[in-house]
Amino acid sequence: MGSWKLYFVAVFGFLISHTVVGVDKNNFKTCDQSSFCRRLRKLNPGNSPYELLLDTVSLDKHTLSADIRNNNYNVLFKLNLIALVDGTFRVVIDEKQPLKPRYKVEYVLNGEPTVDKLTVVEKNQNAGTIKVANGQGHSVILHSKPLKFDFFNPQNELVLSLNEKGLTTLEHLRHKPDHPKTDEEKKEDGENNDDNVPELQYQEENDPGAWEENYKSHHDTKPRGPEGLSMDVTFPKATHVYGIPEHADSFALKSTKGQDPYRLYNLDVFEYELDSTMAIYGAVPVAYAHGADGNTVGVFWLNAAETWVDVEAGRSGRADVVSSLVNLVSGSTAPLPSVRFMSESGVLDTFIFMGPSPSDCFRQYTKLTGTANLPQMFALAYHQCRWNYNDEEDVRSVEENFDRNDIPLDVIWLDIEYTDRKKYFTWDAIRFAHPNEMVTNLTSKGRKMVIIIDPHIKREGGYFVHEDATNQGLYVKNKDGKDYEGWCWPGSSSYLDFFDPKVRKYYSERYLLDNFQGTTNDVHIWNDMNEPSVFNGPEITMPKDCIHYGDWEHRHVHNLYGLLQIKGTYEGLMERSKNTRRPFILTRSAFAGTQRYAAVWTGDNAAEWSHLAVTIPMCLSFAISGVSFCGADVGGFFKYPEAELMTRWYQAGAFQPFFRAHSHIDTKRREPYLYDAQTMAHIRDAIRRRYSYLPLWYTLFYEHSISGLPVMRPIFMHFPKETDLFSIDNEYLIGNYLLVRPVTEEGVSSVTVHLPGSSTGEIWYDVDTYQPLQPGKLNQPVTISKIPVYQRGGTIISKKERMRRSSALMANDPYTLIVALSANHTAEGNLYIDDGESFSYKEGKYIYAKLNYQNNVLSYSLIDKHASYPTKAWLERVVIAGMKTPPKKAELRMLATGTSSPLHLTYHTGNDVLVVRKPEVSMAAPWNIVFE
Ligand code: NBV
Repeated sequence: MGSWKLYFVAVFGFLISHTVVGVDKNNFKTCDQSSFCRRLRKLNPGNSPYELLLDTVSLDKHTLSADIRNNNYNVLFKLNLIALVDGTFRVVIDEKQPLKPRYKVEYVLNGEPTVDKLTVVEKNQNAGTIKVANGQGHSVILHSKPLKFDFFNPQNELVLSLNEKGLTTLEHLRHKPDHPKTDEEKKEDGENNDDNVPELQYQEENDPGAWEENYKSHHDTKPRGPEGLSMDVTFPKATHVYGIPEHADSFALKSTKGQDPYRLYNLDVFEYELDSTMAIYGAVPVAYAHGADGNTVGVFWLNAAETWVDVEAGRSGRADVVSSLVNLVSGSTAPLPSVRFMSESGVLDTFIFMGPSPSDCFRQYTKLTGTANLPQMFALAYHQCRWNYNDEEDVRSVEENFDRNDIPLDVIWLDIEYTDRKKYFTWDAIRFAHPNEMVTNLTSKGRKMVIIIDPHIKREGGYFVHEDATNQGLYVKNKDGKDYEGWCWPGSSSYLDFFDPKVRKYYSERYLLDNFQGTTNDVHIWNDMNEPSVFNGPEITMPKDCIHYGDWEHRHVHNLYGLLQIKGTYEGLMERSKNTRRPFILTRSAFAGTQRYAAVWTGDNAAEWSHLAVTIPMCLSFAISGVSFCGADVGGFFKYPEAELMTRWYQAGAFQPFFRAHSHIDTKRREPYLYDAQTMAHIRDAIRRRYSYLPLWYTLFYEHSISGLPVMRPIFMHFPKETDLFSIDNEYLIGNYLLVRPVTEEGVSSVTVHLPGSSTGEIWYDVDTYQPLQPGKLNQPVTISKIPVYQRGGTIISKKERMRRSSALMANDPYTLIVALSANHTAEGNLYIDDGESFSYKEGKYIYAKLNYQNNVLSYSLIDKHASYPTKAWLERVVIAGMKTPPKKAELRMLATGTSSPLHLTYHTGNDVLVVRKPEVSMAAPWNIVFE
């Protein structure tokens, strides 16, 4: 077939498969269709053949080493148990003498983890155990036969076990059975040439897909044969399990018994199905288990190959006293919550997080894999995208329409059609003939542009990237060592091998302003299709027997591909601005560590109520897995959102970290101003509300960058004992400040809200009325202009309430402080201020301040005293909610000069709100407001 015919068949086939309603499950494997998953899942609990050989145990300062033997096959493995700081252990198991090295994941950890001391507490030869402890009060008992690791908290309670169920498997590398060993191979294996004993018939080889595998028309040559691994992790004190994004499913993971395990394999899944364990674009192999005692533990399975995760979630789903009693009376023997990771290849490398609180666990994970760098302010504002804005005139008119209708807008995005026929790093010469002018026009109003760069490269003679990649050997190779060729948007395409440092350098240099004419430092990057998506590949991705730098098969590194692309992009954007501007990148595929380089969105969703609802658990799962900067296509990518859905989606999106509207090329245009006047007004309100809270988002992202704590948070993070809210999917917290309950139901006039904190005497204030509410379940009336958002009593939020065209134009605008008093009349909150775009904050040019209300004094003081920033912003208003007895007067006191001035107060009796008007004090230096 000629190449154009092939192109037509592939792209047409892809489009056909993309016009069916919903996901075409036939394009994606079930566990049973994946040889290693089928094999590993067959194993029954109990009878683990693995034995830790106690007499091989040795211990240096922080690592216990020992041999482990698979007694069925008499194969040896090497164990390293390493104690790390911050309540973390690492367990690494590799073959002692592998035929070839097994793949050990690189690029994910944010530097070498810091070790802690490890000491032997007790070695009990008779019981076959050895107990070790770290310097933080945690201990581990290693059981020799069968192999088992029990992890204890400082109270000596068992909180996590490895291989409790005996479902650990480590398939050692071996020679293909029907291929007699060559003399060289025998020598390598230390065998005598004459001693031609047939190899053991290993159980795994009975699987028909062990040595080569077929899926649809695709053949996987599997040159290394079976090399799967798995381990079960049991959580004896937990009831709920969370994490392992990305799945379009509930936040609390479901038991996978009787259905496919959750799959982690970055894939381009069209119109993904909801309530599903199917793999989609991202894969972050970290899980957390939480229980009624308020404690959390976690496990991070560092493996980049295709992985499936079986989950056993909870005994009764409720681990309160009542359910324990029910279990006792009914004699329930329901299994303990657990997860079991099953991967196709690699070294077994896993981290255990001892918590004990949810926040501790989330921090322990980001300590290993890093946090998001502080984004530029614009990145937290509103983004307008579409596949595609057709030309420069279209871009101009979108921007003008936002201005005409007083809707704030920070960024306009260009999808693939801006390029010269999908050749990335080029512009369409007719429709985007003056990119510099277009960008300057945007930036003159403080706006930015984001453009897309996909990883597939059009194989066209004369296209410089293709020529360079061919001549310099920059492409991923196929199994025969030739440049791999697949089909994607541009037609015949090859894929840059980002695993090669030389390729990343070449690629990152493409972003330099001299190399990518038409861009400026205000043009940021969207890396899409980086699972990678290959229209004619198995499961719409790259064949597993393709070869990457270092001779690794694609099978070993698949889930890392996108991470390495965004790493290259990040390095390019840094170099482009000579390290002066914080890069903004959006990526579709994700893995552990992605947060260090990019924000993530949830891909091709649809304009449906259920898709709006699932944005919450999807972004929450990412948030606890290190990726705080998450959002979903507002309005839904496919189909057209009618007015009500669109309004609700904007209202929800305005309270999610990444706020971008996007739509498919074939859908009706739906920029906010195209809706009826009333709908547009509601959308405008939602966007304006986002801008008013930008100081809070910015402060939380700053704090995330130093603490690793998520920005969007599950309720259980701050209310770890409220068992009723462990499975809640439609509410979440923003920092410790706001509780948001988006309306994701059609046509409702009220929604149910659960306000947590009954045992701690919490108060919640409706942000629209300042009405205080008690914890508990309530029926909150809503109109089309209202979604329930509550400020937590005891917090102070800094807002900016003057509306501008873009966030940059708000830089010097004054602040309004919302002080929501707790039951004992106190409140506090933090505020971070800097120039919003550069790295000078790293040189101390910023303000990180504490606002505190206590004993009738509101104080503004610097947390980081060595830092300063000459902000022109000042304090315009203070609103104090929950002020039962109004003060008679108030006075502003400048701490540096000792001067003071009286302030004007207004008190609203209806809702106990006190307003202090125009203190007009600068936010650059500390002050107090004293009430009497
Ligand atoms: O580049 C076109 C689209 C993009 O708009 C979307 O956001 C991505 O998720 N892209 C996928 C490619 C094809 C979609 C059918």
